[in-house]
Amino acid sequence: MTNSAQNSAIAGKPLVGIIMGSTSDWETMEHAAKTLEQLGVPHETRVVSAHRTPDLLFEYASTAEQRGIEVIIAGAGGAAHLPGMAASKALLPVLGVPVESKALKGLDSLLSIAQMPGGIPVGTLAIGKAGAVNAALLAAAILGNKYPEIREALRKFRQSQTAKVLATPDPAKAVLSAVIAPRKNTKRKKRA
Ligand code: RP5
Repeated sequence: MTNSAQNSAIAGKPLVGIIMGSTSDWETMEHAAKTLEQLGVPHETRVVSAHRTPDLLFEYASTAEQRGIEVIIAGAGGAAHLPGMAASKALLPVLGVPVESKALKGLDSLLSIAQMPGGIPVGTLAIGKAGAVNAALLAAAILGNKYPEIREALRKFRQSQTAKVLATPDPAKAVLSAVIAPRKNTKRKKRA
């Protein structure tokens, strides 16, 4: 968490609940957690499976709002019903991250999450890491309407992202420096 968030009124109180169907989803969902961390947005992370722990899912989703959670990010793979089920039990905005599945590369997860019948919405992001990062950024944008420090953190994130792109306008030089850079660390070791 950033210093400004640690000192602010939002410190310590999780505003975003990141849930995922399995510990195997963490490789993807940690990017949502890291992005929220970078923005100073307090969050919690839990494995909550729609089909392996349905009672826990119902309890988590139906009590999230009263515990102070304002946005739920739900990641799942395969027949990914977790985000839709969470949305059905919570009035909070639910952002779904399709985790890349082995059999169908996450296309199954994407369609399961995106194709919600009208009535219970799930905001669906891209498959995999990009979706996890963007779910966190979208959660921050939603929270930014209420919390000025989160809006400001998001503004700074965007500015720094833009500055990084503008700092390396020539991709050939960027590739060259990436190739040359490791050589700096391969100095011959002195004999003992
Ligand atoms: C879903 O099944 C999870 O979201 C995960 O993406 C997928 C596979 O889970 P594991 O078999 O790796 O636990 O419930």
